[in-house]
Amino acid sequence: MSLNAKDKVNVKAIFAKAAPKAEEIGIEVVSRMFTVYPQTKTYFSHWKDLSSGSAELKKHGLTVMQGVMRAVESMDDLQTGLLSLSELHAFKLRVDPANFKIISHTILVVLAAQFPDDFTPDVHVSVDKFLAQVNLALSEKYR
Ligand code: HNI
Repeated sequence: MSLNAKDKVNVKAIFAKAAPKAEEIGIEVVSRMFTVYPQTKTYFSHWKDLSSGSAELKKHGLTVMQGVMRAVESMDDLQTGLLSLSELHAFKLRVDPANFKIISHTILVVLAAQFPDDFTPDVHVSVDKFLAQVNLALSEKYR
């Protein structure tokens, strides 16, 4: 389902609020993903330390959030905006796209926990729609 004008406003607003806390949010996203969906850890077996305090997890959390924030900037053409990330995940990292749903859900939970007052049902649906579009764009190169 494509994003309407209200969705775009909602998504930009909550990620603008998240931007200054991107590192903290990223750590929370990746460490919750590893805890709640331990099968996701298989992609990171080359790391020295997968615990929530590790330097690798901290760096990766920020990297993923920066990727999502870039997606916010290119929300009108995600297919183009996320093309190289899709190629990377499909051909080099070989991440099963089922995991995109998992991380999207985790991002939603973390945003809700970090910004309870902003995370109205209206914002919830907009962010959910946006992340579904991100997943679709990231999955583009798999087929
Ligand atoms: Ni993902 C690397 C963005 C979901 C596994 N990932 C990246 C990089 C970005 C990124 C940016 C760094 C690219 C580079 O080096 O040029 N990843 C995103 C985004 C999402 C996502 C925006 C979804 C919202 N990645 C996932 C998921 C998994 C995943 C769901 C697996 C469970 N990503 C990886 C792995 C790497 C990676 C593995 C390499 C990390 C490393 O440290 O080697």
